[in-house]
Amino acid sequence: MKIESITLHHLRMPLAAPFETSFGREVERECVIISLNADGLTGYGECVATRDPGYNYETTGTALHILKDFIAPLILGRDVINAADFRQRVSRIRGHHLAKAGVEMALWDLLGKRDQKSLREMLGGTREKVEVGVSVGLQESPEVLVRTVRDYVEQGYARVKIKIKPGRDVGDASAVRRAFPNLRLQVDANSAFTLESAQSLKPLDDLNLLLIEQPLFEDDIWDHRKLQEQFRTPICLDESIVSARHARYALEMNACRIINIKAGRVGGLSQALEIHNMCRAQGIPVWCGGMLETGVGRASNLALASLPGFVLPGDISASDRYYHRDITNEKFSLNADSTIDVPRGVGLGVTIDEDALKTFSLARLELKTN
Ligand code: OSB
Ligand code: MG
Repeated sequence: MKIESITLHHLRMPLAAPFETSFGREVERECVIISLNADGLTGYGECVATRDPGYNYETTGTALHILKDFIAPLILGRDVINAADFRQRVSRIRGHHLAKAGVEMALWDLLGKRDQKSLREMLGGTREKVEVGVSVGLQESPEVLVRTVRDYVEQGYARVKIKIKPGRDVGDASAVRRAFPNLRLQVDANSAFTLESAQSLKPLDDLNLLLIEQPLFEDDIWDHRKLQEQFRTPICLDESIVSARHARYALEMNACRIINIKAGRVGGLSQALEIHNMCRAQGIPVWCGGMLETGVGRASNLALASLPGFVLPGDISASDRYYHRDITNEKFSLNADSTIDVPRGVGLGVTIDEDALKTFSLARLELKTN
């Protein structure tokens, strides 16, 4: 489709509750919503870069720069055929996966609208609803954590992930396990430990956790292999898997037994699909991670998680867990069986609440062919 214009919306949205991880505390979330225009249609995508370079090196600032100065010139006025074509076009831009993935998502939305197909159909998703869980940030104390988890369990979440960091690890996880002996529970350290300090995590092995997510350095695979050897609980990599190649390295090295797939982190849905296919062929479970997305990114995550290899519940919660007011007209809610329905409409299957988009907009940049 010939891309006639690209609009970048830099947004800041208040979170329904503060979200604290080992790399910081967020009260508001920034992101970049990208819209592409072609043939009278508009496709939307979400770039999940954050205000600060805490999760990885990208920020909304670097994403806006890469989008405007490098990605836009490669596609504006060009006939972009599909995601593979887009990937080829931006292949000489090193890194900046979150920026690239935001545009790729908008392209999928556009192609789906043209072909009258949902993203789920285009990706080959097999489920109409997907099992989900909730990711709970660090709380003031283990007592407050247990109370927060109880609240989500009562809302119907059957799988809970808690964030950990040095000093807030075994104690927090044990408190939750004591209060909920049968809960599907997992922990995420967001790279806060070293191979040495991770020795203190040994007691986690007796808490019947589904997995331990990204304990070590974001650019590490080798030390994760050493750590996995010491744990019965599967290690799951998030930050370290930035491409299908890295997924292969990790599996060949036995650095993990589970992979968290985030389309943003790996440069787009097409790479996410590749990783899914590789893991499925090897019997490695995958699940869909989240980045506190708006309804746009959430729709994409749900479509991705409908693929058959996504056998563990995703970090995809209901809209109200993230925002009191979202930018899509469609709201996602939790079903009684801890699932969320995959959108059925064409493309992402969501429409934009233009009023909300304006309300949360810090800046808007429209790029056109001249
Ligand atoms: O590591 O999975 C993570 C949010 C922002 C950055 C990194 C992570 C997360 C989450 C939230 O855990 C998952 C969600 O969107 O519900
Ligand atoms: Mg994670």
